[in-house]
Amino acid sequence: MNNTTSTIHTYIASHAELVEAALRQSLPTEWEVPASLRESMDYSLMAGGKRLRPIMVLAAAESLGGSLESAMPVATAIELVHTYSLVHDDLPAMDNDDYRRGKLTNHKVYGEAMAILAGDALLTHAFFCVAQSHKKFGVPAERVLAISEELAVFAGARGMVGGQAADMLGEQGITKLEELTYIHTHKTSDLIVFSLRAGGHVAGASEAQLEALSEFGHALGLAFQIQDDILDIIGDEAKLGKPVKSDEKQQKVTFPYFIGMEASEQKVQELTNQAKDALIRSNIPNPERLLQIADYLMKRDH
Ligand code: GRG
Repeated sequence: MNNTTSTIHTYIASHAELVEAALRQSLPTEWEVPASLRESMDYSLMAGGKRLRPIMVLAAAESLGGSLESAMPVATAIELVHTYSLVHDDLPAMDNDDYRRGKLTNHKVYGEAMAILAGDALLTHAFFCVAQSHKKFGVPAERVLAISEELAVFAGARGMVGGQAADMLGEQGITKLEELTYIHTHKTSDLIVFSLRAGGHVAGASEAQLEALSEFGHALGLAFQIQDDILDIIGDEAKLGKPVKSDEKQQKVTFPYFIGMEASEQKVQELTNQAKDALIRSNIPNPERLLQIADYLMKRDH
């Protein structure tokens, strides 16, 4: 099966494997950093995530004729940032979770102080990896500069961290769908938008192509988060063996909480179509894999 005829499942599985290998090699070596810090970073980085954001970097680069090899350091970088955000999100001061991806959370194994440091180190190491795409693979310096700047914006106060802060501040009183949409846009969509734009930058995308990738990522990110909330409720219902009552659902303010399950499912479909339209209308030469990823995400069950 070649790259264009393989199914999207095969494409995702094979790209996820390449990402796993790159991530395994990306951390500083044992003799460069304290052993327990490295272990703590490695524990969460290699804990079995779906690797969707790095796959989006690679697919965006490929859609514009870029090589996997030159996009891989940036793909690695976004997974490092995503992992840091999960490690910090699980801390007692934030979500206080004991398990993630079926394993004990980082602070449960290494302690809170080390989990904070591992998160800090994963985030800073991401910028090192971005720089490597120039040093090792010759991605032009001005493209790498744009990627670094955008990573700081989309992951920082104007992006994911801002979304997390808004979520935390609004915990008691999110009363409008617009407020929830703001939180989802920054907490979830921004890293997805970054991934697509960064893959585009690696491959030398034009402004119009970057704009189309942003539009695709924004709608897809929102669809992804609503789907996540729907899957959460379906998971809870499976555990309980009965539908979750509306007053039980109200503990977590989500799209299903505001508009119900059916309308939420419709919204996921609408946003996915909107995302795909942005790419179909664009002059991106090979958008097929990105379009297939959009459909794949809408149908996912975890
Ligand atoms: C602590 C600065 C800071 C930010 C935290 C990522 C995050 C922001 C919070 C985690 C909770 C959450 C529901 C975030 C929305 C994004 C999301 C759906 C994350 C899960 O992403 P997946 O499904 O995870 O790609 P895997 O495990 O596959 O990597």
